[in-house]
Amino acid sequence: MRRKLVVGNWKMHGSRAANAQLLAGLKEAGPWNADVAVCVPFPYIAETALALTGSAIAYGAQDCSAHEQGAYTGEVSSAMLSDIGCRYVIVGHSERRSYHAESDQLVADKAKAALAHGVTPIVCVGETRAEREAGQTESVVKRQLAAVIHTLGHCCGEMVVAYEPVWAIGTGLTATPAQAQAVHAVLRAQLHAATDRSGVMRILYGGSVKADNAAELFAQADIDGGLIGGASLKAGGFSAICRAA
Ligand code: G2H
Repeated sequence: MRRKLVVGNWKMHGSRAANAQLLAGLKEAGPWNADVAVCVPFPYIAETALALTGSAIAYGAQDCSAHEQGAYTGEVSSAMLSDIGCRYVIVGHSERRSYHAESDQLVADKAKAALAHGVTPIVCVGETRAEREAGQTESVVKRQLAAVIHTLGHCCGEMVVAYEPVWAIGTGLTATPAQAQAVHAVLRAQLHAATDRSGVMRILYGGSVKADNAAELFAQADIDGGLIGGASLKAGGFSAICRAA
């Protein structure tokens, strides 16, 4: 049995005052029967760590460098994330793949750097609307995941995978539970061929998850929780999603 995992992806939202209120609300609303984490903007990680002291809610970042250290202005290493207690880092979110031209291989290298420092990468894969309409959903997500599996080798069983159909991100459109489950099953099968940990690995669904659609999505056989964007910015809504897990 896989324990569900619900991760809030705050994206580029927040302020010290708003974060304090949100985190206090989450601490009060928990605990839940699921693992819960928030991935926050870099400047707020340290304060998030303090705010979550004594709580079971984990925290992490939304990106990391593929490099170990050095002259990489503006980059943040996974060693630094580990140093401040991050448990997770999101890599390969479609917003990074599209706005920052991140390749499958760069995403894989970031995942490898994270694991090297004990930070669990949440590796995002997903097809665009055009790719879905062209019947390429399966080939796209398999290509994205294959790069990570190849680069991580036997360590690939340590990552979390997130299926986020690009057409469902922040659009209010959600994949139906059946559509999401079909892709999750494809990803599980691909992991099965690569690692004997495929049965315990968590595959999250992301893309306009809300309190009123979470339970049905999380009830699918291969959906092990969610990566939540917009709905993670309010303690009540995020907590309701955590309760549904
Ligand atoms: C997908 C998701 C979180 P939202 O990007 O990663 O965001 O729930 O706002 O669609």
